[in-house]
Amino acid sequence: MRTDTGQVFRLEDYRPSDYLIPETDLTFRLSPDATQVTAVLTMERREGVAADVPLVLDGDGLGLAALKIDGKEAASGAYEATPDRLTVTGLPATGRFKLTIETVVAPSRNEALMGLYRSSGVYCTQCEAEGFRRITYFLDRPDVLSVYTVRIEADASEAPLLLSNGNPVERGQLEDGRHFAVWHDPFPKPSYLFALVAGDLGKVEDSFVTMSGRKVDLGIYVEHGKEKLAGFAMDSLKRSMKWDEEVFGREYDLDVFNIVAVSDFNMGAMENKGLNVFNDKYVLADRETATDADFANIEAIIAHEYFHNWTGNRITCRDWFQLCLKEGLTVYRDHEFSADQRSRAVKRIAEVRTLRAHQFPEDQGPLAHPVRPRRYREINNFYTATVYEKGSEVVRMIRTVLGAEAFRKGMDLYFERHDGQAATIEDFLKVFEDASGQDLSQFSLWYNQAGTPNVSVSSTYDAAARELVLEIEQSLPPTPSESRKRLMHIPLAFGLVGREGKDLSHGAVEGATVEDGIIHLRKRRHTVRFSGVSERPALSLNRGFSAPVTLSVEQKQADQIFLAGHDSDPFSRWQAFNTLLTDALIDAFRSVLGGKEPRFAPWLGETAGRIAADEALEPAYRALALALPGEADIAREIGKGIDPDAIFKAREALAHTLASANRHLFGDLYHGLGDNGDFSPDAASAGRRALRNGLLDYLALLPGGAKLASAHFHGATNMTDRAAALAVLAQRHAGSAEATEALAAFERAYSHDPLVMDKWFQIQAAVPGPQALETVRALCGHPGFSMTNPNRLRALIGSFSSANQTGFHRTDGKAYRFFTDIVLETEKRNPQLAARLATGLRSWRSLEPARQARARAALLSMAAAAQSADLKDIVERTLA
Ligand code: B3K
Ligand code: ZN
Repeated sequence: MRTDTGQVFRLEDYRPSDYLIPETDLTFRLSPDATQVTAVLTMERREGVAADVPLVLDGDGLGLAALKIDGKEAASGAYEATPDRLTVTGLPATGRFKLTIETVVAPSRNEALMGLYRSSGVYCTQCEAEGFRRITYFLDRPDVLSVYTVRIEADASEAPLLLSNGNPVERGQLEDGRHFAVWHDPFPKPSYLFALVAGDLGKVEDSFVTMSGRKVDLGIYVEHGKEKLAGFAMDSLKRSMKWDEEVFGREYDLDVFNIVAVSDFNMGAMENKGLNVFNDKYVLADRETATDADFANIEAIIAHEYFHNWTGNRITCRDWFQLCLKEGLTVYRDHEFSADQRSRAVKRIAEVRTLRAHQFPEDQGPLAHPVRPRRYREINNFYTATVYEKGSEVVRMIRTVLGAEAFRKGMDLYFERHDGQAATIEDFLKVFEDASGQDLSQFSLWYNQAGTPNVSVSSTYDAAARELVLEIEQSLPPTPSESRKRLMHIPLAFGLVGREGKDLSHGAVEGATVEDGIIHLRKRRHTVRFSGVSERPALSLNRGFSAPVTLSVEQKQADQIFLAGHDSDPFSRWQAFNTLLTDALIDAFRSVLGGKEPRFAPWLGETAGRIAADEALEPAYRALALALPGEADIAREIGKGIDPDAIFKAREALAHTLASANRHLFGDLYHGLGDNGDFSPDAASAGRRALRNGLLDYLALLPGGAKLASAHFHGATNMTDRAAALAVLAQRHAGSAEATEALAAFERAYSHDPLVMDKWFQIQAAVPGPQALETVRALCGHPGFSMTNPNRLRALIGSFSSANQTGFHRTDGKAYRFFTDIVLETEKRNPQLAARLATGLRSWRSLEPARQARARAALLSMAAAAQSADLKDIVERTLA
């Protein structure tokens, strides 16, 4: 494990490297315990750098076996090698030179899953962010671009398949049953995009003809026998390639594109040039094993990694502070892709829910950082919802501010101007300024300032003058190390909804720039006067979630209810009902705290019923509207003094109220949506399943609910319905005969399939209540569980800490202590994963005092025991 040095990296300290590596030739002689790596680096000194400036290469846990300069053994005084650095002096004074570096690494003992490691007998690599330095000494930074040629030698029976980046050049036999392959990637790339895979895998083949008529061979490699599960991923890949040509004019550039699925992977997938490596969870799917959510994730992640070929690989990042340059932009691109492939409205609601669930707590807690951070201790801890999801929202806002046409012009300019470069956010903003003539300097605060802005709005309407006045104010709460904030440019999309449900027109506007349905906020306060407004409108604000802000609008409840039924913007219509539900839940929470039974106004049930039965709305949309805000969502809206048990009671009470009020309607709809046995993963079919399963969740609360869910479970003809029913049984009818029997049946049916068993772990980890700790502890001993596989740990421990508010935050703090032990145990093998798990405690300060004290004690003990930069960084920032 790389122990913490406490070193902090700062954006303002960036300077270019003294040396360049135009060419990199690598030879791997693979063996599990001692792989020999020979790197021949063609190097040169950057212009203007003095000849006596030493070359300092990065390493991480390396040992140097040999070093040559221009083919000659380096004199012992000419270099110094430590595990994390190779310093070479006395290099040729002018011109290019070749450095030959030999290292030996042990993939079989690499449990951190960074660098070269083995997953189920397959050699694979993960180099982003700083894994390449675990393979050989290198200038392991994204602004050093090199053309790679890679030769792989391995035992032919153990590893018949030998893959690397770029195009295949040569292959052949060697002595002793070994063979080799050579790959060449003509596109200069940073080391983090290097990849190698070698093993015995099955292949799914296809091809794609690009817009200029070039044929690209596509391959997806999976465990033998799983080929039939890769069809959806292949189809998603081809659709992504086509879409990027049509929407962004981007064509693929190599002769081959390969994807490999591995079962031990720290994250979702990795965009290595021409050789994407995937967590198998995001490749393998069929109706029997994957839910609709899995299908949607596969489609999105296949697209995301493919889109990186242009946004990330052809144009990469100058330094890791610019991570959002590739990640935020690529998330934006994959969101747009999914919106085009599926339902735009449903997709947008799902995106906003994800942003609020993951990014808002980050922005509002101790780990808050700008979309482009200015400092880090461990870069792997900055692959965050802020960099990714808020980063995507910022790109979306650029499009909103510029309009579709200027945005596309700016993107074209970006590709033209920066192809082959390592760029910055300044470069990115500049192309949009140049394409549109607009000044984006105030807008750039979205990249540089942390925290979620609040926008508050009140209104008055003067019927005689036909004038509507909006008082709008932005405020920016302080975040760690940024106490004073500057005012932002917030594009607020709006509509003035009239009695007929149509948007009212208006005349001249004073007090803010208002264009194409957007109010541009740039000052702290705006008094915006709309003339020529024919009646008092209901205010529909932040339509389509045009800006990632929290919004409070002083508005009559009747107007909110009206918007929930009539807003022509589907996102805002969903939002209107969701806000009503949230407000009702917060009131109910306060009642529970005050020892009273929560009560709900009858119109809530009526509105829910109307939405459920509205045939004009897509089923997927109705399912989203009917889904109550989660316990964590409610906690976030309440903000502090959180008692998860009281939130749980409030939410249960509302669920019962809505179910009882609509028992017949929900029952009829549920039966009307009955499964006819056909299956297609398309969005419309998935939407009908989502609605049916959402209704089941309500109906399960009524008498006979367990029986109904049990029938649903046993009658299911796909994993979506089966897993949904299992969750309803396990979580709503915990301990019932039906639940126990269904859990056992599921385990019997899928014990051979780890990815499906993850759902079984996940569902049980989320069963509410204090007994969950014992369940989770016991499941840690289940033969299907493994402390070394990231998917298993995330399914059981990650779900327990993030999806089980009452169980994880039990009052005695025992779950926190258990969690601390697991995190520290994980840290020994895989510090990156441990750090990621530890973020499960980031919202500890919002808890009520007793739980807060126990969470703090757990964090303090984690801080005292942590060894790695990864975990120390997270825990210390969480406590600060
Ligand atoms: N770029 C990778 C993430 C790498 C994470 C390193 N800790 C996957 C992606 O965002 O596409
Ligand atoms: Zn990415």
